[in-house]
Amino acid sequence: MSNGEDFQVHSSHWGPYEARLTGDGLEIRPQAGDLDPAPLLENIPGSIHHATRVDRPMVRASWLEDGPGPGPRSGPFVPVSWDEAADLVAGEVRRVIAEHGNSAIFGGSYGWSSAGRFHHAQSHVHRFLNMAGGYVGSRATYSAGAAEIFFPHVVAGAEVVARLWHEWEDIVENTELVLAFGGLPRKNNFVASGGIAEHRVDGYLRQLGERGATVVNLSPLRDDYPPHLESTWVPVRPFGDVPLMLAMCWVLVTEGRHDREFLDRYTVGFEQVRRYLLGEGDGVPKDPAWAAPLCGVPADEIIALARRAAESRTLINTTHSLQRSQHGEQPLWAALTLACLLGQVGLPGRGYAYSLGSMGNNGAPPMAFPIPAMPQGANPVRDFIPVARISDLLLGGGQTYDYNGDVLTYPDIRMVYWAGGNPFHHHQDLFRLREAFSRPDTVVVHEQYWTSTARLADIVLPATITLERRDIGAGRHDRRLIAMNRVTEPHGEAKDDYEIFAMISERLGLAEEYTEGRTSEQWLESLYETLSASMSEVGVEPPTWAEFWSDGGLAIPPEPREGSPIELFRRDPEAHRLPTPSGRIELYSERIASFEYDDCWGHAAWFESSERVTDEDLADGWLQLLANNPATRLHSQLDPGSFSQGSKVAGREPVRLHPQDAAARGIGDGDVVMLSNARGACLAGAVLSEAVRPGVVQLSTGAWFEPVVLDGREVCVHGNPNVLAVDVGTSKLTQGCSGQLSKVRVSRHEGAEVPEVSVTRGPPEVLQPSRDRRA
Ligand code: PGD
Repeated sequence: MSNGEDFQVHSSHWGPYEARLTGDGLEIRPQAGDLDPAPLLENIPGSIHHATRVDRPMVRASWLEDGPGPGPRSGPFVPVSWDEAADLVAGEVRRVIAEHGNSAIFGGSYGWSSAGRFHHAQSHVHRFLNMAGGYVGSRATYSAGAAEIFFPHVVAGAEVVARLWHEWEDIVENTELVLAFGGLPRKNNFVASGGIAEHRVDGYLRQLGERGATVVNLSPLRDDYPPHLESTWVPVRPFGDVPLMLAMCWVLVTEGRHDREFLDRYTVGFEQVRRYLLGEGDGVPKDPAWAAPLCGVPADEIIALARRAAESRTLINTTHSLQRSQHGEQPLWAALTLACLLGQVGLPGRGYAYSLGSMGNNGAPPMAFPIPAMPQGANPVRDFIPVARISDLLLGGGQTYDYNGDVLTYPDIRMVYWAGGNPFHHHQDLFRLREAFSRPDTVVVHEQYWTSTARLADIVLPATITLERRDIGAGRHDRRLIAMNRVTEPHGEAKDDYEIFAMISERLGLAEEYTEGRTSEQWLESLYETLSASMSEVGVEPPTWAEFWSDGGLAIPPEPREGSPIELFRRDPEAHRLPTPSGRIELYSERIASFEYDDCWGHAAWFESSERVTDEDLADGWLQLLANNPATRLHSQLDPGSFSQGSKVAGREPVRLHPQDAAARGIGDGDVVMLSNARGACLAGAVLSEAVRPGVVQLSTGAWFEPVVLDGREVCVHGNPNVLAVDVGTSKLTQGCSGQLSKVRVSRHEGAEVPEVSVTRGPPEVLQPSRDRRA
C-alpha cells in the first residue's frame, strides 16, 4: 500500500512500520495504530546498502583451490557468478549424498530469520533438503529448549502452557500479586516471532498497577521490570530461584497453608515433594534458612512472600531465561509446584504462567485462522540433534549421549547448510564451535550480511532483506496480517532464498518438486488462498488478494474459546485430562524418575551447577555473568544499525556491573574491560549501574564475534559473551541451551593496545576473481 506520501507498509519481528526511499537512503516511521513502537526500528534505515551486506556469491579461495575437506575456514573469499555458485553447491550436495548419505548433511539451521511467511529461510532450507532426500535436523529452540522437552512430561506442551494458559486481560482484571521470576522485561515485549502489530503489554502492565496489583520483580536486574512502572525489586541471586521457590513451598507446607483439596484432585506426587521439602530423605529441610544464602533473599522476607502469596490472588510467572541455564527444568517445576500448593492453578489470571515477558505476544489469544506457512515436505532422515548440541555433533560423530529417556548417537556430518541463523552469535563456547565448524568438508551459508557465521563458511550466497521482497507478515498470536511491500531493489546480486534454492534444485533435477512450477508471486497468492479458504469455511468474507495489498493487511479476530485449557482442566479434570501419564499435573513424574538421571529427578529439586558463583568464588574474585538477550537489536540482527551502535561503549558492547564490584577492580565508567574464563575472553565497555545486583555482570548477546590475538591469547574484541558461556546441555533430560549464566573474571584492560571493532564496518578480505584459479 502506498498512502500518497510514498510510504509503503512493511513489517519486522519487532513490529510493523512504513518505509520510503529518499534521495539519500531510507526513511521509516512506525505504523499508525502501534501503541508502543519498538526503538529497534532505528536499526533499519542504514541497513539496505550497509558495507557489511554480502553483495555477490562468494567462495573461500582455499576451498576453491583445494576442494572440500576439514580445515580452519580462514583466508580470503573470491566472488563467483551465480551459475558457478549454484553449480558448486549442487555438486557438493550430490557428492556428499553419494559418498556418505543424507545423514551426513546437517540442515537443522536454527535461527530467527526475518518476518514474512513465504520468505522464511528455514522453511526453504528444510524444503530443499527434504526434496534432496533429507538431512539431520534439530529439535526445540535456543529460547525454550528445556521447557519444550520438560513440560509435556508434567503438564502439557510448552506452546500450550506458554501461549494458551493466560491472557493479559484476565491478569489485569483478576491478579493481586504477580511474582515475576525473571521480571517482565520491556525489551522482550517489543519482539514476537513473525511480527507484532500493536505492542500492548506496556499498557496492560500500567493498568495492572493502576488497579492496585503488586508486581514483584525477582531478578538480578532491576530493569527486568519496565523502570517507568512501579514494582518491588527482589534482587535474587542467579541460580537462586529454585531455593527461593522451594523454601516458599516449605513455608506453605509447614504452616499448613497448602491447598490439600487442590493437590488431591488435580495433581500427583505431593507426598514425594513433601518428603523432599522436609528433608526426610537427605536430611536437609528446604527451609528459608537453607535458601537464604543461595538466593540472596533474607529468610524473613521469604516467609513473608510465601504468606502474602497464600493470602492473595497470585500469579507466578517464569521467563524463558530462567530455563536457559544448567538444570533449566527446575525453576519451571519448582514454580509450578509452588503454584499448585497455593491451589490457584486454573483460575483466571492466577496460578502459574510460563514466559509472559519473554515475547511480546505471549498472553495474547491466538488468531482465529491458521496463518499461512510454506510447506516443507517430509524428512526421510530420522537422525536429529537437540538444537544446542551442534558442537557436540560436529566434534563427536559416532558418540552416544542421553536425551529424554533415549540414548542417541551423533551422526558423522560432512556438510553444514545454514540459512536464516547465526550460530556464531547464538551458540555457547564460540572457540569450541569454531573448532567444530572446522570438521565437516563444506559449510554453505545464505546470508544478508557478513556475520561471523558467513565469515566462517566456505560458500556464502547473498540473500535479500525483507525490504527487497514482497511477503505476508504474521505472528500466530497477533491481530493483523501485514502486507509487506517490496520497497527497494535487491542490493548487488542478492537473491531471495527461494530463488537460490530453485537454481540449485534445477541442477539436481529437483526444480519441479521444489518450486511446483510457481514463481514467488504465485506462491504468495496460494498461501493467501489457504487463509481465505479457512475464513470462507466459517462464513467470514475474506478480502481479495488485491484488496489485501491495497489495505496494507488484514485484521484477524482472536480464536473464540470457552476458557483456557488450564481453566477447563480445573472445571472438570476428568473431561479435560492433561496429556500427562496420569492426566493430572505431575509434581512427581514416574516417567522422568524412571530415566534415572543424576541431573533431573522425579520432582523439582535443587542441583548445584558448575557455573554458579558461590560465596567462596566471589571472595576469590569471580563474578556471575548474565548473558541475556539484548535491548538494542534482535539477537545479533542489525548490530551495525544506529540504535545498536549508539549503545556501544568505547566502541564495544556495554557490560554492566555494580559500582561496588567495579571499585574493587579499579574499573571506571567507560573503561575497556576484559572478561575471561578458561573457555575464552572478550573485551567490553564498562557501565557502572546499581540496577545490577552486586556480584553479577550483565553482557547481552549479539555483538558480532571478532576474534583477535592480544597478548598471545585470542580474544573477542567486540564483546560477545558466548565466548565465555558454557556449552553443556541443561540436563540429560532436555539437553537445552544453558548459556544464560557463566562464571567469569573481570578486570580493567591494561595489556596490548586494542584494535577497533571492524566486523560491523565492512566485509572480510575478498580477492579479485581469477579465471584460472581452479585450473
Ligand atoms: P539472529 O541474530 O536472529 O540469531 O539466535 P539466532 O541465530 O536466531 O540470527 C538470524 C540471522 O538470520 C541473522 O544473521 C540475519 O542476518 C539472518 N537472516 C535474516 N533474515 C534472513 C533471510 O531472509 N534469509 C537468510 N538467508 N538469512 C536471514 C538467537 C538465539 O540465541 C535465541 S532465539 C536465544 S533465545 C538464545 N539466547 C541466548 C542467551 O540468552 N544467552 C546466550 N549466552 N546465548 C543465547 N543464544 C540464543
